[in-house]
Amino acid sequence: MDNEQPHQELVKCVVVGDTAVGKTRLICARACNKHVSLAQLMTTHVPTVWAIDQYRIYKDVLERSWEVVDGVNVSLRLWDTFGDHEKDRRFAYGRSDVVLLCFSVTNPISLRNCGAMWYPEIRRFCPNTPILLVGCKNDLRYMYRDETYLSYCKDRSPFIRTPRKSDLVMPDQGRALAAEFGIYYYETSVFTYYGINEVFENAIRAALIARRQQRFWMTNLKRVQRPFLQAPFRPPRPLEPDVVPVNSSYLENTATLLRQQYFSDMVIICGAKGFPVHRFMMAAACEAFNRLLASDCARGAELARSSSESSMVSSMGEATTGDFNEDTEYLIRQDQAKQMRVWDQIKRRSSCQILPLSDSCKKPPDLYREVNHPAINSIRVVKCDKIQHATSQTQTIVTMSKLISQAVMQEVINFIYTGTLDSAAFKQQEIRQAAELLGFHELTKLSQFILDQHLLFDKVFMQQFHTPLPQRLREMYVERSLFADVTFDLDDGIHLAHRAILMARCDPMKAMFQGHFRESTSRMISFPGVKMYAFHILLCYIYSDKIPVVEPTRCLELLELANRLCMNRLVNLVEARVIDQLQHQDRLCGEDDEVVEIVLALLEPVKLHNAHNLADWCVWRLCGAYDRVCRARALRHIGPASRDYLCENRWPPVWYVKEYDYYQKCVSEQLKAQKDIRLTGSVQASQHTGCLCFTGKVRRESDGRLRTRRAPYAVARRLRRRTRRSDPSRAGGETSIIIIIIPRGILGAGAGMISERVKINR
Ligand SMILES: Nc1nc2c(ncn2[C@@H]2O[C@H](COP(=O)(O)OP(=O)(O)OP(=O)(O)O)[C@@H](O)[C@H]2O)c(=O)[nH]1
Ligand SMILES: [Mg+2]
Repeated sequence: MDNEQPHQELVKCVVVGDTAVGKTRLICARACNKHVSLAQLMTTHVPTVWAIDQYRIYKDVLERSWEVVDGVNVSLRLWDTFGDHEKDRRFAYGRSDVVLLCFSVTNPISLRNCGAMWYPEIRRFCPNTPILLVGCKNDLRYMYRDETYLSYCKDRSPFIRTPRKSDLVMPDQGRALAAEFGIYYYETSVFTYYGINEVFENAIRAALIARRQQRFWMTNLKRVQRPFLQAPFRPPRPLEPDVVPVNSSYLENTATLLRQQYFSDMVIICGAKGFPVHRFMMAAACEAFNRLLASDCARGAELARSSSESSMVSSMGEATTGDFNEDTEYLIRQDQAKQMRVWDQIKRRSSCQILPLSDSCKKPPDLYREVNHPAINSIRVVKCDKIQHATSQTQTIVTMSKLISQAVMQEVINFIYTGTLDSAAFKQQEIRQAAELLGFHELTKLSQFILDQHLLFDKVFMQQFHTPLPQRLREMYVERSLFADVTFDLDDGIHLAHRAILMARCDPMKAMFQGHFRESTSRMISFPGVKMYAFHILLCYIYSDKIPVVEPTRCLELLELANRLCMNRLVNLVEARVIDQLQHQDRLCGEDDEVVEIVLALLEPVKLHNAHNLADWCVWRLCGAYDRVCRARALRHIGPASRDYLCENRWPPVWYVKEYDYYQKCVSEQLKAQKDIRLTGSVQASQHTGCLCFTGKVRRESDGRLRTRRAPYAVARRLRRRTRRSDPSRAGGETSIIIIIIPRGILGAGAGMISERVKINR
């Protein structure tokens, strides 16, 4: 007990309780004022065998023991003990000012021992010492199901036992025992640092109040308050589940498209070499190709193309039989813009039938045109008689001028399909020039950047320049259906698309178009069970790798389609979009009931459609609004297992809600009691006559009006008046002696003044 500072109250606080309840950690947390990480907490428990006087050894520990509580300078000396019941703790208990009786909230036996063994022991050695019952490790009330915590427990399996729900001691159980012994109750956690300072501060209060009761003359303890109520600890809300989409394979898919040349319909002739490519890709990338292919000549070729290719109607998932006659076929070929009307007519005759190539189809003449462009010489549309499987019968042949070399053309095509350039830096000048001539702005920027910055080739860096291209593909082909070569007949309309990109991006489509199925040559594919809304979003994903906003109420049809086509990334993107939308709605309307209704309706179906991230998010959202869930109409959509799960995992948990209500009740009772005391005090004060307080405080008179207490000199004046009135010289009566009783505590200038005046009057 050395190193005591002048004017400092030394408080000896002894910490007792079963072994491994967290006594040493609690003391260390206060003495070192440090948070403890989970990894540190999960180290093997080392039982305390003897206590070392840290205050003597370490100056900083001693300094940290100094504290000011309610205006009193205190040095708090913490005494750690061992949990062994048999050992003698007499020395620790000696001259203690306060005892912390600890138990662990994950060990009900430790709480039972508090009543059965520890309390009697404390009372035997320290009959009058205040005791605080402390529930340690209260973080485990929510951490016991935390993934990280559980994995730590698993790793240290035989040494650390994973706490179970049934092990948890709830706050009301702890408080009931504390109430039984008439002691204070607190909870702490060294992991969250909840209650650490609070418990020691209130232990000091309890010790100082006990000291004040014994040594009533100690005026410095006058302002010490009774230990405060502890606000309950609200467990943190579980983290909002995040959707991490499967990695994109967009550029890999387009690279495959170039490599495999699925349904390539264009050949670029450069010198002696021809590069098979796709019109829709080239037109989206380069302005020059776009203008050329959309020109009259090329559009004229469309007619030739449609009449020369086989026109068949097939279905995905449906058998197709029967023939169409020639007039129907003619209608299909002639006008793509009137597809709706055409299809209606076809349907009227026979739904989903095969339309074989008619013998009467005339082979169209080749179309040829010279082009007045520095990079392009000519364009020709030809019909190939012998074609490979999955290749377009009609080819558009574009001959480049001498300004574009073979190597450069190869680079341009590579960049369009793969988003990267292979070539060494010295070719950049030529590439930039070709890109400029072709109106390929992304490549112009990239090559200019490489030229300016002398950068080495970095794949990821180059791909950033490629990003506008997929978006353009979507704008040109999903919204406007240029150069489409296949039509999908959906439940509520038809949609055009390009076989090549469908094959590259979607494996079931690849199987359908590439294999020897009738769909590989059909122009019309029936796709039952799919609506335009879902198919449009599917195409957005296929062409641009992105999807637009998804209506949460319509996400199921989209998830179903994505699963049908084995597109995991699309499932993830839909999940992310739906969550975004619901979050947005929450922000707009402030977590309203409508979102709860939607989420409840989605919860079970999304699980069926493998949207597990979205299901997790729904659970998280519903657990955080459990009271609204109970009121929701859509509650009937979920099964009993999900209901139980939500109830079990609701946030904040039931025990916290109860604790909070209890705390609020105690606080309001305390406030009421304080108010009553103040009122009684003021009534008593107003009833007293004689000497008044020296303050100018307001008091309530019996008539209910507020009046300022009279200042001492006013009292003196009144007294003088009274004295005069009773003056025998004036009244001619007897001389009387006025005795003024001045209560202890108000001896001061005012009182002195009163006695002076009295003397004068006399
Ligand atoms: N999660 C969690 N674990 C804790 C907390 N406090 C202590 N622990 C863990 O509980 C175990 C026992 O802690 P100690 O402080 O050494 O226990 P003790 O009461 O001093 O034990 P004895 O010295 O044997 O009497 C250790 O592994 C700590 O990491 C807490 O607040 N939260
Ligand atoms: Mg210990």
